[in-house]
Amino acid sequence: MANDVLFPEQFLFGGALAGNQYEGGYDRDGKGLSIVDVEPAGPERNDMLQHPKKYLTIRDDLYYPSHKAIEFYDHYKEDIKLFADMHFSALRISINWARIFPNGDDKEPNEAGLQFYDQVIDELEKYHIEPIVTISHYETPLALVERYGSWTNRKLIDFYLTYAETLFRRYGSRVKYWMSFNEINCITENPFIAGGLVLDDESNKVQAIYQASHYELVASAKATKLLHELVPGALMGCMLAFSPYYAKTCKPEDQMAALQQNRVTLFYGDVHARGNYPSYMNRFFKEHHVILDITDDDRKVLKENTVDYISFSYYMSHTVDAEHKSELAAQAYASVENPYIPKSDWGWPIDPLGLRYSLNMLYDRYQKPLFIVENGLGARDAVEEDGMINDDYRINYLNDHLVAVAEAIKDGVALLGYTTWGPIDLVSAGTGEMEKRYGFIYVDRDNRGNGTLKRSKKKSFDWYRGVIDSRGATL
Ligand code: P53
Repeated sequence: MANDVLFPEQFLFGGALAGNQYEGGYDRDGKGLSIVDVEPAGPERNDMLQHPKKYLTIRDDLYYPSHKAIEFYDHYKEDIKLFADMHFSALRISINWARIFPNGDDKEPNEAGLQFYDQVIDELEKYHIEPIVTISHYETPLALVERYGSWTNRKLIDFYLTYAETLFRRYGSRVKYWMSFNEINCITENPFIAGGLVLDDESNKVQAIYQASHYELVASAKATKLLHELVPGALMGCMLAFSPYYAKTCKPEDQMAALQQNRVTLFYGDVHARGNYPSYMNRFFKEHHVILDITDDDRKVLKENTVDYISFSYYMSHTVDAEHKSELAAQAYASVENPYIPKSDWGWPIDPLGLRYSLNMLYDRYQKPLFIVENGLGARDAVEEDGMINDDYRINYLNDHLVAVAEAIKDGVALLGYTTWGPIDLVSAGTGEMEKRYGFIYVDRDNRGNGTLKRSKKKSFDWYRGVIDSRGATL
């Protein structure tokens, strides 16, 4: 299909990052600790997912990759210039909540934290790169966990809104695209990482997860209302981790399992986009003895403040059969092998057509503009003797996914843009590794924090610039 222009002129092309995964400076200029600052690398990371209570303080014997990450805090000018060299028209960043409200419940924001993002946005504007801001990307202040039990407590809605209002007033004139919660559905799979929930074997997990989800959904709707009041023209999106489920066979039970498994994720889109709880959840709540604290005012706020667009991350598809359906897990845990699909070094199924499938599915369901705000391949890169990094596997992955995106646009899907995950190498959210790399830009730092931090361009750097310049004609 060479030489066809595939993406419209105003289509936003760029990359996506999360503060805690690249900034470093975890205690600089008044920043408080966030949940990710107590998430260690190495084997303890998995243990922490199961038993977060044991890991709520910083221990001398563990390594915490968020503390230094890739030190964007001191390198932001250099790094943004590299994004500009790739001709990005958009960069998705998150504001690191505990830089602005170190304890989450502070009366006043931390001015030094706000200034850091003033400077980042100054730099982006210099190169005409549109900032896209995630308000909460797995970065809940740790004090909110300790003092209030994080999102299991209704009080979190007000702390979140105070924080969101501070951001809208400070950056509203410069930021048009906002997202309330990164991958809000991931609280079902990773209650601590995504929501700061400290659950143990005794907890009624389903009750806690859906109560916390409800408070987040209300917080998201209230933030949408506030954004629209304070910043006319600004847009709020929800953000889903979207991995569609295929049925393993045409057996009706397997088809039903896939439909139900997709609803674990779609529930969050349904509330955000339609403004009410989907009826299928009534049965689920009843059968799991979930009784939610939902007020009439909550229902009104949800109804009146639906999102402007639907954004999502896409890395993979999953496959399920009736036997392996899982009521909570939205991700790999409920998956069975799909013999038609290869896997990445980290075992993530690689399925470009699944992205076209997802775009069509979400657009059919919501009829709102979509935004792909994460997609990419985490892989081990090798630096050759001449310094080159020949990441053809990454080029192939992104090329095939972008071709699928172009097909979805031809199908009639309204799409705002596409930002790849981790355009510069950064810490993995899932594993804490540095060596699970997504970047067009290599960063010399390893899993234990050693390395010169030198940035260098991989082969994919020029390739991506070519795609952006030609609006897809080089694919
Ligand atoms: P890492 C699981 C499945 C899909 C997306 O993930 C996920 C996760 C959580 O690990 O998270 C998103 O770094 C998330 C990013 C994250 C990225 O995917 O585990 O929004 O923060 O880095 C990639 O390879």
